[in-house]
Amino acid sequence: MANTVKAIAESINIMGNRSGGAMKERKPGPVVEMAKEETGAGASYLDLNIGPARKDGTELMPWVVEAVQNEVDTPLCLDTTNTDAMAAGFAVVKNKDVAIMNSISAQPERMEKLIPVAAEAGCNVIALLWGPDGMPRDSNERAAMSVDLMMALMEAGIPNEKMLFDPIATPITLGADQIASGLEFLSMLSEIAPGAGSTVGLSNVSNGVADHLRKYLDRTYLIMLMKHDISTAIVNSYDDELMAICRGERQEHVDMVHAMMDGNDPDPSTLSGVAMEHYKTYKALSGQTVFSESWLEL
Ligand code: THG
Repeated sequence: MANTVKAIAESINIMGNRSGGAMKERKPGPVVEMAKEETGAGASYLDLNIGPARKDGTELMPWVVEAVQNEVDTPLCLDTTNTDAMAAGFAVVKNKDVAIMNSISAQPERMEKLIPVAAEAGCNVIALLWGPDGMPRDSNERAAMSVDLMMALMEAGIPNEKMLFDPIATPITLGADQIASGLEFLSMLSEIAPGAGSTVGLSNVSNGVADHLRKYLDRTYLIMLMKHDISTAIVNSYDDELMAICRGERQEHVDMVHAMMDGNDPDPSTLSGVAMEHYKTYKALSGQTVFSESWLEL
């Protein structure tokens, strides 16, 4: 059981209110400010997400990397689907061996282009379980895809210890089955790729849910992932309670949710406050109650 999770802070991203505009206008101020805030909140890595960046990615990614690494020493996680932008970003990263490439998926053209860049950089790599036909349907397809990715990375000389497998977190609004299948894959990972780490984009789980409710889903979901030793997660570092869970400071809640995952429910009449929030949210995330935005009130 993992007691701590390394946080990859998600908020410097092209879709974000503060960071998006600043990136487009090449204003380093807000980006650097957020990098300092995320670092202060305890992030182990800073995700720099420029999205697909079709037009100017090869210029934007190096700009963001330099803006941030000139001011903070926190290791970087370069996040883009533009392979040229990824390569251009890594060309200027100072501490390449501790950085993360986010991500290499199981799509042949992405593997061909990015694996050599990762091997050369000596960086960590998020192996995203997304193939030519999209998302794997179940844990067996996830396992098969992870073997393909592991073999290709290994052939390039990248060791398991540099790999972070991402089974892809899907919104609870799409149902609990995909969430269960991602968890099941994580439970198999140490046999598939001994020594490898793992990650998910945690906030995906609450995508499309009313803003004030998202944090409850994210927190309980992180605890569920910790049962299967998730090593890192891409998270909203502005949620202090979530960061406390990452640091291993909420063991009583972790123990309760993990017991529930083993079929040992507490008597809900004995619960209150945060424990009750986790209890109800686990019921929704595990599909034992149908998800709706009133799940906390039931
Ligand atoms: N796996 C991997 N990388 C990923 C993801 C993943 N990178 C992108 C994404 N998924 C994880 N990052 C985010 C970043 C922001 C949000 C969700 C996931 C988010 N932001 C708020 C919103 O859109 O409403 C707030 C935006 C703002 O700052 O204003 O939800 O799955 N490997």
